[in-house]
Amino acid sequence: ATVIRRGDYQAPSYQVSEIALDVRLDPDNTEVHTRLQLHRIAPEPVAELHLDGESLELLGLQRDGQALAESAYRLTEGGLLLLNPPEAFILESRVRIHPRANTALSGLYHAGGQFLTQCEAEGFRRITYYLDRPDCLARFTVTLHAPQDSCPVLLANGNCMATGVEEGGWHWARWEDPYPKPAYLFAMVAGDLAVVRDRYRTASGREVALEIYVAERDTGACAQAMDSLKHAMRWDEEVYGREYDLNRYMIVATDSFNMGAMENKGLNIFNAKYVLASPETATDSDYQGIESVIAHEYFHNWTGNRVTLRDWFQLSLKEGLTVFRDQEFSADQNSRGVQRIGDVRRLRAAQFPEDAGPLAHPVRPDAYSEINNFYTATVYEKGAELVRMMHTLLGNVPFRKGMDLYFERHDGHAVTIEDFIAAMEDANQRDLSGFRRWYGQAGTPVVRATGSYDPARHSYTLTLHQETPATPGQPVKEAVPIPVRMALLNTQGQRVPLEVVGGASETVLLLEQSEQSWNFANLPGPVIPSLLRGFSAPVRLQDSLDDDAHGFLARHDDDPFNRWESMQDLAVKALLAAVADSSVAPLPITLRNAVAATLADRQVDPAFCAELLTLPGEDYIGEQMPVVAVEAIHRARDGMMRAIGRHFAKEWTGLYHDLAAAYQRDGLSIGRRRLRNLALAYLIAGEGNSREGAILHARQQYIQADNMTDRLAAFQLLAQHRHHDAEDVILDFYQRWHEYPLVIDKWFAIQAAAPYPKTLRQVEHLLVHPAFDWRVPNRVRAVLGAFAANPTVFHAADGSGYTFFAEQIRRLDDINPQTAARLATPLSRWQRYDAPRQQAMVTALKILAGKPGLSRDLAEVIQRSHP
Ligand code: B3K
Ligand code: ZN
Repeated sequence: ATVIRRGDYQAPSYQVSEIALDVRLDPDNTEVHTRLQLHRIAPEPVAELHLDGESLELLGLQRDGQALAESAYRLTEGGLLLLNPPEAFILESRVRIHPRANTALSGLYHAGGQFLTQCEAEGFRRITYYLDRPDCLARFTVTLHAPQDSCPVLLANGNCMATGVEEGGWHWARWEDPYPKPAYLFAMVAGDLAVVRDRYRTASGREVALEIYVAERDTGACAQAMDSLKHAMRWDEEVYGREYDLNRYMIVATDSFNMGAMENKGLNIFNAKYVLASPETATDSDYQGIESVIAHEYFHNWTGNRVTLRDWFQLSLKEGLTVFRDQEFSADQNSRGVQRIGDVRRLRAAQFPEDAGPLAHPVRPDAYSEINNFYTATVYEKGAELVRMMHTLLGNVPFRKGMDLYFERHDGHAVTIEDFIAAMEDANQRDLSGFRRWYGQAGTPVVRATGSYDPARHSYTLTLHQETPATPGQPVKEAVPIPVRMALLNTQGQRVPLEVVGGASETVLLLEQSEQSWNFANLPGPVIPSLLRGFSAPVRLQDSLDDDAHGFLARHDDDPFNRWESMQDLAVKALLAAVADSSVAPLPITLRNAVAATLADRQVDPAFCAELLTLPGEDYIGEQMPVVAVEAIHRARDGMMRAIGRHFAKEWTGLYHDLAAAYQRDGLSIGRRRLRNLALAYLIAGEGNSREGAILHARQQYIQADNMTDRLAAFQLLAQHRHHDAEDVILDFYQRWHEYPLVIDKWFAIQAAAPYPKTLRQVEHLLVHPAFDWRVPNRVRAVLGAFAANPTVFHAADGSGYTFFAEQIRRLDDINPQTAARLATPLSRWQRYDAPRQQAMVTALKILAGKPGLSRDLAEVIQRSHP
């Protein structure tokens, strides 16, 4: 397949000033009439001008009102070549496309009775011939025609300029977007949709109409989305001084969507999962997901839309930056410490493994064959960490100055990551050149810390060393700038003043070379270092502290992230010991004391307490081993759950009863639910009487819950445990919720995640369940995504999980290549397993590689996974 390289970038030779689309919508045969005003920007005439086009049936072409002679153009595999184009001209094309047959859900598609578009990254070329590249900015006008009864609502970007009716029960609407934009931000929607309306007054007093389009029966489930939108609009004004710039902000929810949501100018299209919520159908984490994705797409209006990308290698310029913005927004709305822990959990669960395997790539990649494969945890989450590090080093006000300069310089333009760094540097007269290496270099740096206290001198010396392991194509790595936020705690757990920074009790050290040392003098006595506070850099820290020190930090560190991290370290160490030797006690004394202290600490907020007491997942434990010991990890973690459940049965029972409360949506109530459900999980994991009692509680909770968080927690515990009436509960849940697709996705996922060998059979049944639909990505992800994340069943020793999985991906590739390629990535981690598993995983990859009609998406993932 063709490889696109970052170094090959060339500015376009022509620009489009205006594009007018006229679309007659029909599920089977939609006609698109396009009028482009093109003019040359290259200094010299060019021999040919390439317009992108894919799966288009060309019906007619005109230049300046005349049918285009056959000698003046050529159809190619990727589009249309205009030969010897004049300096400026109007090109009109007519094409036919087939929205119902478009199960790839890229371009214009028809699903669930609606017409929808998804143009990022390269979907617009599946609608019409065009310069489908982000550095081509044009003003769009769109006229939609559709039958009035099936499509009473007709939407596109910008402002609605006119509507009308026409013959045969059809009607039309014309939309104009005053802001020039790249085609990837184009959107149109038509269907029978209800609308929930609100208003927002911007800081400068402009009224904005807010509209959320959903199915009629879902209009009662939009409050969280609408509130989040208004909060996000206010936050961007307050924190970044950015206002919304159109009179209307529209959000459309659909069940058929390849990802979370899309920031199309003025017309976001959303996976319903990130719009719809009611206490009965959505969990607390669903609510939080809505808040963050609504905010993310809104924030793109400035970081992505007003300032857009020069080319797709710059993707993190909008995604990393916008994730950083949405994380900070959520931290301001909720608990900052708990938010940070969750963000780091996600980074470690998805990005660290990616960065350590064959799919590793820099935040700014160097080459791709299918850009959709680069919407990765590295581009998003690691990209956000890079922006966060610059923020940490500069500080709040200088960072904001840099952002202001970035917007001032680049509003309305298509720019690069380099432009972003330069704005940060120029606004603050700072040299951030080391960050260019962060963007260009893949792999997670390992930071080793050693320190010693000198009682004679009353000083502490800290030495930090960095090293980044090699990644594919990058054997040699350079040092990168690593901000290490730190403090020193005395034996009472208080921070001591640091003389080197004028007596402040916290500072940020900048580790730029491969090794550096710092000396802290005039200390009152021995100290314990608290390093990488708030996880100030995306690195693996080896702190060489012993269990006692971690136990101490787990109780006393005033940095919530580090306190949590110390608990995790204690647990990971104990788990690794139990993995290596199954006769080792599952709950060593230091960890037991730390758990006891946490349970006894009445000061700690319940959400944070739940984080502290949640054990690291099996994947994370496996990440810490040279070869993932699948079964032993599962046994060890189970054993530790059981031991903690049993040892603290009284405390868990107490919590379970004390934390019972009628449903409320505030942060404190959310934390209490979380902690209470964790208590229930520990009680069920324990043995003996308390376990029997807990199962009864779970049943009762499942039946009586007044909200989905509690109901689902109980359902999951009952459905995933070897338990006589699990099947009744599974049936009951389906009957209660079968009319709610988002809830049924949970039903599918929980079954596919059950840690028993029989789950494979169960998943086979789920794939032929009447409610399963290969064309709906949420449903496919619920089953196959959950299955591939099931540590013991996907990685069954006999390879059955891999074979089965490969067969399903093979099937999905014909329907939806983008989703197939993304789901297939767990197979890339084959090197992490023992020899028989390696062989089975590689065989699975080979089976896929040999598939006839393999998509470019999946081909690239396979090829990079096993070159
Ligand atoms: N920009 C979109 C992602 C598009 C993915 C295309 N394969 C959503 C987001 O990051 O906001
Ligand atoms: Zn985004």
